[in-house]
Amino acid sequence: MKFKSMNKKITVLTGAGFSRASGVPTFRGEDESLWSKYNPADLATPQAFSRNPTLVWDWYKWRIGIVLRTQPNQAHKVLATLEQKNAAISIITQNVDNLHERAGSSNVTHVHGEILKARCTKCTSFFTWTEKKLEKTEFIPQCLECESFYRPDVVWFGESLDTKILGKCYELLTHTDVLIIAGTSAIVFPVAEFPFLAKKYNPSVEIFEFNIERTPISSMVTQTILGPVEETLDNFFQF
Ligand code: BV8
Ligand code: ZN
Repeated sequence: MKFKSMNKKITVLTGAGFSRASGVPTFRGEDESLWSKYNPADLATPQAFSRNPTLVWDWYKWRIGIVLRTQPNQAHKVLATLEQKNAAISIITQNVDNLHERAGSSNVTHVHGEILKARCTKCTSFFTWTEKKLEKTEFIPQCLECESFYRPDVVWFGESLDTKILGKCYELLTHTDVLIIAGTSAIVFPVAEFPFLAKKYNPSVEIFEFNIERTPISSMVTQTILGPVEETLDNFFQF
């Protein structure tokens, strides 16, 4: 039975599995890259950056290169088409890539920041990465205003999420008719609490999970659709 999306408020929460088909490595899945010997959680922390900024920037520049050279996949395109047909769709993403935007989605909230942006560790200066900038930046990018290091404009483990962004997420989660949770292992807090929050304040919400395996939230959702989201999401909606 195809899901009729018309006249429904839809909120979609995406994780790294949503971008997997685009070739962006997930955090906890299989990964044959040179970084597989590192645990991302050991690199995505303020302590790692102060201990070894070169190693952290090498990891991020490797990931930035992948994001710049990849394309949105069918799952991103389904959400963009849905927005063209049903404006009441909002995306909350844990992903730091810009693939939702590049597929054409316009209502995207990045809860963990954006990897293509870098901000100065001391002043308000920031920039957006391009292929050219990546080629030219041999070492750690340094601020022209105050000569301090730039850092990736993402939320690291142990760092709090932006309170305004969290407020927007809570507003969406407590007023949505449908919550789609796709491509996330549902273990990173506070986002892992989002489905429980939605259900607590909005008991009639329908929650659909899209993943290749069951997760800690599978027991609390309306239905888990197993399979690659770049295939299953297309079949789910009736356009
Ligand atoms: C916070 C940005 C308050 C960086 C990321 C001890 C000390 C300090 C904090 C903690 C602590 N213990 C716990 C915490 C809280 C911590 C946390 O939750 N840790 C976890 C590991 C237990 N959280 C935090 O620190 C957060 N801040 O709590 O602030 C605070 C402050 C100080 C002290 C205490 C608390 C900040 C969390 C944000 C971290 N930053 N990213 C970057 O990306 O470089 S998180 C990182 O994980 C990514 O954003 C990623 O998106 C996110 C979640 O992972 P997923 O998206 O779910 O990806 P994952 O690889 O895990 O799973 C992929 C899924 O897709 C799998 O299920 C797979 O089956 C599926 N899949 C694969 N292919 C497909 C597919 N599904 C469908 N189709 C496919 N084709
Ligand atoms: Zn500066």
